[in-house]
Amino acid sequence: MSDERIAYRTCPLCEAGCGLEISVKGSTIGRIRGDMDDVFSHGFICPKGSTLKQLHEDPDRLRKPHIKRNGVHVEVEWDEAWAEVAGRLQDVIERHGRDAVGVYLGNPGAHSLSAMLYNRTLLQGLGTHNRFSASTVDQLPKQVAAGYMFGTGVSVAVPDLDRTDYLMILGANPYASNGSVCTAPDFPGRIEAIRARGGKVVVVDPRRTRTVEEADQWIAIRPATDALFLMAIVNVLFAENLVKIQDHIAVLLNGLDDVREVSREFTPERVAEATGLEAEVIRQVARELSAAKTAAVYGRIGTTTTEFGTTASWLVDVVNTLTGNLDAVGGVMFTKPALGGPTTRGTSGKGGGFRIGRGGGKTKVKGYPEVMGEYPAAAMAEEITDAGDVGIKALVTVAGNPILSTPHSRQLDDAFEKLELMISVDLYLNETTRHADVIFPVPSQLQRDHYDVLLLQFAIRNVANYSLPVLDLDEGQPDEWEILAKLGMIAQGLGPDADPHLADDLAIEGLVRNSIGDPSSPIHGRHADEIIDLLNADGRRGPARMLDFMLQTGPYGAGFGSNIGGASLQLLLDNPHGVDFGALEPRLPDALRTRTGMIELAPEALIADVPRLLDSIDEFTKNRLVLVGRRHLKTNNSWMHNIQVLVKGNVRCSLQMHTDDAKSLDLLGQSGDEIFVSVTSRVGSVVVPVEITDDIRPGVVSLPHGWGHDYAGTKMHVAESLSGVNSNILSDHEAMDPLSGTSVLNGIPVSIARIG
Ligand SMILES: Nc1nc2c(c(=O)[nH]1)N[C@H]1C(S)=C(S)[C@@H](COP(=O)(O)OP(=O)(O)OC[C@H]3O[C@@H](n4cnc5c(=O)[nH]c(N)nc54)[C@H](O)[C@@H]3O)O[C@H]1N2
Ligand SMILES: Nc1nc2c(c(=O)[nH]1)N[C@H]1C(S)=C(S)[C@@H](COP(=O)(O)OP(=O)(O)OC[C@H]3O[C@@H](n4cnc5c(=O)[nH]c(N)nc54)[C@H](O)[C@@H]3O)O[C@H]1N2
Ligand code: SF4
Ligand SMILES: [Mo]
Repeated sequence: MSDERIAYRTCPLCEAGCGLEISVKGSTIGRIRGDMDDVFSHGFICPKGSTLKQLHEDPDRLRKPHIKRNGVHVEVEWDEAWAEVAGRLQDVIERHGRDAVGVYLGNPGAHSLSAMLYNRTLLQGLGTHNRFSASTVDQLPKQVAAGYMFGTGVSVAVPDLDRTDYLMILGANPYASNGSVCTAPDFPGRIEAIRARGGKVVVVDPRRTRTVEEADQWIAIRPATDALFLMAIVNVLFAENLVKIQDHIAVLLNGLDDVREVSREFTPERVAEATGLEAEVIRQVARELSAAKTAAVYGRIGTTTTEFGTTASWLVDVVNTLTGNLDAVGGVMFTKPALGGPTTRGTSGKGGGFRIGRGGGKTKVKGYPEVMGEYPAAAMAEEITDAGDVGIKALVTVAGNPILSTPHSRQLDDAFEKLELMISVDLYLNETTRHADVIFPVPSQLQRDHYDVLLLQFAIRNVANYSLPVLDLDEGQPDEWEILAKLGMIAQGLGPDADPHLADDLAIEGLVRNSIGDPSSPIHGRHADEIIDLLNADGRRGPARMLDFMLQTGPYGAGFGSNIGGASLQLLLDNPHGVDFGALEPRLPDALRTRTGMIELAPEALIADVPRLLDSIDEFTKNRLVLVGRRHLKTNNSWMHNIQVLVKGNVRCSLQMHTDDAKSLDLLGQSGDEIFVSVTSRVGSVVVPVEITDDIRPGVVSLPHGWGHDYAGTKMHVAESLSGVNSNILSDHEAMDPLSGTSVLNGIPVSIARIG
């Protein structure tokens, strides 16, 4: 019994980052529970958290590299896989140049310490401009809006959930998702606490979700019209003299008059029909937001993945500003993450600002501009098939499943067939990696160390939490960071024997040199060799060493001796339940990184786009049937349907439809058998079972994404047996928010017909 032990580990499956308490005997995982002593999650866990055990043990999870030979994936040794890649990647680069290699980075990379720190090494090694990621099917509009207003793509103000008196949620269902771009373990409990302390919760969503059920008010908006709704709120705030800007914000504000001006035409009456809301409801919300002692407006994926994603995200913060809630306790606030970031480094209160299309970067076929270093995922297919000599010939995917997650997936599936080479870094042989010539499997989540590099940038408290690997690596298995760094080196031409530790040493040296030259750094002016010796003293390499460096030079950092007791990796090792650096505090003007040092309330790009918003009113007023998505608490995008304990029971890939719509489609009155319908959009068609319900607005149907596991050549037995349909067969690769290149995944026009 002596080898039984308890390990603490932050759950990397979603953005909540719950602390887990894991019992381990030898190399076998026992029970996984919520860590009651975690400084942030206090024992909260959802049904997915404990399945890290099943994920680790899943016989379908890849343990060895796979090479595709004659159309079939065969397991090979690591050396063979490296040699294969080195030869073929070099060949593509020599013949077609570096931009011929595309990269797609998927969502779990945002939850992986290795990927967060070493995707950079991979990208530098590849030297390609053809970068794509899940951001353009997700949150990029929020980052673009924040960038224009506050200066950087991570200058996102998060709702101060624990202290607000009034929370308005648009297009998010934290009871299923546990929150996003707002890191808050037990988001549901925090919502309930608002009401328990006498506050109010309003949810804007075309579906009556679990979050709606727990709220005071449901505003059943028509999909994709949040920007109109928010603009009308702005209109009312000005028209009824409800604008109340705090003093410290007023002196930092550019563009107040422009916002007033552009909002004039968007009266509640004007947008009522398009949004499907009573004008009086819009007025009521505007009045309440202004009157509340504190209030926070929070918009998520239902607002970002629409044609007006950036506009809606911008208006969320316009409303927060006009109601006196920007950078205010109980309103929306900027974090001060322990690792530091773009809002803590460099000159305080001023910066380079935010632009898109930098360096003239645009896609070859349709000319979509670069946004935050990448192009729309929706353009990947055409950049492979339609760009001729300058197109993408090879692709590297890391932690992504774009065949199920990105628009017009049939087209993408065909395009992937045309690649000369595809390399995937993943856990599974799935819908996407089945196209890969070489798959490099990463260790399971429990075999890696962890720190939420990205998601703690958006946390509602400033906390830090490091987890050691719970289990050892398998014999011969490189860590995820070693795979990424080595691929980068191979792309540089360093060959199959390249040692990732050299890239790591170079990377850390670069970071140290940068930091000693940065006047805002606590180690400014010190000697690089001294810092590197101190870093190396504990024998750490890889992510742990880099993390130590970032912690020590961050806002709470130990500064390599200059601030005894400050943040360092050792501090986190000594505190396995995490360290709480406290609630958020007002950070303006310090956190601003706009060129002007002002808050840009009326960014040029957004003001210039207002006519498009005005024009949209007619289109939205038309009576059309539109498709939205949804999430289930027991799923995780496309890749956890192979975990039996999660998918048994009522987790279904069905089309939710209102009773009235079912009636007019003549789907009612049938007992017994399941009813199937075809759902058809501009680009595709699927057949799905219908679930008739009153928990959705008439005129709206909902299908979850991430399903459709019926592709040949995969190895995910549980998922295959469930199959479901791929909802992204329906999403249109040409429909996007032009300001960010983010796809329209909500509000897709569809027609429906009964089958049989
Ligand atoms: N269990 C589980 N948790 C997850 C995930 C998962 O797949 N499963 N995925 C994770 C990821 S990657 C992300 S990005 C987050 C997303 O987290 P959330 O943003 O909370 O995502 P959803 O739960 O899909 O909720 C989106 C809501 O928007 C509504 N909606 C659709 N269209 C519109 C619209 O036009 N306007 C408005 N106002 N609402 C609309 C939908 O009905 C839905 O209820 O969740 C994360 N957490
Ligand atoms: N219609 C519609 N489409 C959507 C959405 C929607 O709401 N509606 N939501 C969008 C959103 S918010 C997102 S974030 C995207 C997600 O899009 P993607 O990131 O492309 O897809 P995931 O389903 O997250 O698949 C992740 C892949 O990473 C692998 N993986 C898991 N963990 C790891 C790891 O630690 N390391 C490595 N290397 N690989 C790992 C999995 O096996 C899987 O292949 O989907 C988007 N697509
Ligand atoms: S809420 Fe998210 S982080 Fe917490 S246990 Fe569930 S999946 Fe893990
Ligand atoms: Mo996401």
